[in-house]
Amino acid sequence: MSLNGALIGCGFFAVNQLHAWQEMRGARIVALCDRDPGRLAAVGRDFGIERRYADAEALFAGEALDFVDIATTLPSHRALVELAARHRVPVICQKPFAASMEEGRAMVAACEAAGVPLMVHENFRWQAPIRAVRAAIDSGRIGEVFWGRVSFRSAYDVFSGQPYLATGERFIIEDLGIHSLDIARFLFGDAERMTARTRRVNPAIRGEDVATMLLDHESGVASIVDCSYATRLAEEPFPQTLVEIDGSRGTIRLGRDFRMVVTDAAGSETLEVAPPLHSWMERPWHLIQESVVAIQRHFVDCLAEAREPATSGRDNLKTLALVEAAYLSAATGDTIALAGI
Ligand code: NAD
Ligand code: 89Y
Repeated sequence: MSLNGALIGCGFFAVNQLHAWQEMRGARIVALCDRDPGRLAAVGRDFGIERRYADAEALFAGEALDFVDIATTLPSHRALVELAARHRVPVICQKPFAASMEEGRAMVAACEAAGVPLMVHENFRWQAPIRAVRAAIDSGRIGEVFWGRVSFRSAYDVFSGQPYLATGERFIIEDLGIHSLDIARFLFGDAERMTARTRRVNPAIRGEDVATMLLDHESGVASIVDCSYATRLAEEPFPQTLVEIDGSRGTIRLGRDFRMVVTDAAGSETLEVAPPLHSWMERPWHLIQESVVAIQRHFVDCLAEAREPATSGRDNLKTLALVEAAYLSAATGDTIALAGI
């Protein structure tokens, strides 16, 4: 039996989600919604989806849905998640999930009160190289991890595809750093304290485009999470996240071009941890596109098995808290205790 879903928000990123749904066993998208008629018609035509709505209320009224996939930008997330909860429809919501902790907590509470599963589309931890790093930690080969770095540095022009990123008061931490912080949680566990510094280098945008963050994790690991869209390099690495991890018996280095080196007393091993390239994927986005398939697969499996997704709304509140703490630390110069966020 196949689950029938709807997708709301037919914009820049949603096409990746639609391609991933097309190759998903056990689920399909039967209806689309976008308040922009041009986008709705174009995406409906491209993906052969005839049932189309300009308004989300009308979508829920007109369809019997097993799930809804919200691919709109942040300002609409709360209203749409709460609408799904009222209709008791399981929901996936794109990152950044909420604009504040208060908003995020209200969204999680609405879904929990309605008994509705909620997953945040926080996909970077589902990237093939990041999964490989986590597997290398879990193998125990490098011993006890005591230090880490999650790094994303680029000068890729993200503003041409996503012009709204240039206009917000917040930019890189809320848009991209949120993924890096989630990866840090995935690899090193939850954090207790955050210290952050930010800069805006690009004069043509409103928010910060450089952030350097220091995290104290409950596990005792100290990690650095750094991200920049103002870093011009000899070879543009977008959208690769590079990872360095030191453990009591060895190290892991996830370098450029999906090369992971694991070193222990026996020597170094280099592994190719590239994502597979499906027919609809395009370099360099295939790294992200493949993680979309993985996270949507995870959602369908969790629904089938009545399991909480790894990046449930409740889990994602901890990633959101890191985002809020980073902005607070950058504004005040203080180290922020996560318990107070
Ligand atoms: P976009 O502006 O290109 O598309 C959003 C679409 O949603 C638009 O077509 C708009 O008309 C529609 N929309 C907005 N509010 C609506 C509402 N209330 N009802 C119906 N339609 C509505 O945005 P985008 O670049 O595709 O980004 C969408 C989301 O995806 C953002 O939250 C962004 O951060 C996220 N994103 C995630 C990744 C990732 O790897 N996870 C990558 C890129 C973007
Ligand atoms: O919006 C961002 C995301 O989630 O991944 C990369 C991106 O598209 C630009 O920073």
